[in-house]
Amino acid sequence: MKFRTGCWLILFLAAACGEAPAPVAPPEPYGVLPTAAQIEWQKMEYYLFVHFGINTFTNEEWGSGQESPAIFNPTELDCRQWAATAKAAGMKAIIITAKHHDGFCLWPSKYSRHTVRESRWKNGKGDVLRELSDACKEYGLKFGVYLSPWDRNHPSFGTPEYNRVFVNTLEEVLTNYGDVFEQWFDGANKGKKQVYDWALFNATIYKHQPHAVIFSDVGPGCRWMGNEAGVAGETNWSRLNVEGYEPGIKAPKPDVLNRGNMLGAQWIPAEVDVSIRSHWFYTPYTDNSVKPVEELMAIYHTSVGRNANLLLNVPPDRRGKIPARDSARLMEFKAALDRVYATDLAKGATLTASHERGAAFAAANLLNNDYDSYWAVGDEVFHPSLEVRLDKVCTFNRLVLQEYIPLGQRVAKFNVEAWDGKAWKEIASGTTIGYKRILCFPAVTTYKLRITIQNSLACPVLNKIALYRAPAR
Ligand code: FUL
Repeated sequence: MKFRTGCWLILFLAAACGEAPAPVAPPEPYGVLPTAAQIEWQKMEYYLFVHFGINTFTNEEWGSGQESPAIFNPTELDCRQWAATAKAAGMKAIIITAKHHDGFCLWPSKYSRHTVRESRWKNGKGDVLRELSDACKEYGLKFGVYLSPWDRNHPSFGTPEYNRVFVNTLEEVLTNYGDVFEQWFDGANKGKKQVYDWALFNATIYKHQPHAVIFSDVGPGCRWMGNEAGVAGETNWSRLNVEGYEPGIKAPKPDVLNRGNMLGAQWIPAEVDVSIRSHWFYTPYTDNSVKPVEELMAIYHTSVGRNANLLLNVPPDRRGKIPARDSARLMEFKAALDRVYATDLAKGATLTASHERGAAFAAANLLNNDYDSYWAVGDEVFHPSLEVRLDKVCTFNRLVLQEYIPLGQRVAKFNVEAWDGKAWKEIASGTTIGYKRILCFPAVTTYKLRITIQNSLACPVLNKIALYRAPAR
């Protein structure tokens, strides 16, 4: 950015001396914007969720909190295996259930008597968060923490005192294990009620981890997108109105979370959390439910392909290892992604835009891999179109578009046409684009296509276009 500002200055001075045309300024940002941390978060796209704890040893999904902590005893816990698996799968981070609703802490918390310290594992001397955060560092992955506010074990739950206890536990996990890229707050709560001090929780996170993105039903960093099936809205705004709402039963309706609010007052993008199995925690009964590659691919397209990040849960078993069938599936999925997204057929294409803001904002910027260079049009142009002339006739069935979100989310409707030799024929259409949109359509063979922005809240700003061919099944 500094370099850019310098360039503008030099061009401006040169123009003032009559040596070059006056530079054109970039478009003004539109509406609510992401923070730098949210932009970096969005670029991560795909990371691992790990549900592991007491439930791993009871076949339960929601432990009662009455389980004996002694039963937590993984025989071969290997966080390096989790990290190696995530890395090989192409993931960028791991988020662990440090404490689920049963209250059992995977680290020896001073504020609970229901922790690894009371377990048989390593004679009470172990700390899963230590092992996992170390493994993440070793493998160059970011580390994130799920901490359930709902606690079925802690004696103070349901009283004002619990908020202090929860802040203390938050402080432990946020100050002892290095950087935390995301703090995950589950909205689930059944039975005993607690009035949570969300403002205090969020302030505590920002105090210790200023760059952390806070997940909950209402953000403030990113939001639940309303279901656990892996399907974000086809229309998906990264903005949301949260005034008067809270995580849990006071959250906005699932379909609102699924699509966001076009003119929402805050930037709270969607994260898709979904499990590779039918359940979140490991049990041998779900061994046959590991999702096939086709289903994972469909989920990728309804999450990353719809302006959301994908948090895929892969639960370790009672040994404390990711089971072979799950890790093998992750590798097959990675290979399938690589097969589809390896060769960009738009590379080498000639782009002709109906409008261009100036040389610095040429449509050709859509083909390079510099995130911060983009195609922009004049402030008054809301419906530009773009012709893509490929360097040869190609067959493709996937189109990737990206908006340059540091300047806001703008596009509300667009379509894609292919030249069939005689006329333009619509092959796909969409509403929002956002950080990334992937359109899947039946294979088309052509050398020319046209993208038209049909509705935009301000002059559109796009930074990527790519075309791919997914092999026939
Ligand atoms: C839900 C929880 O109740 C599930 O057990 C799981 O942790 C999932 C990610 O969120 O709300």
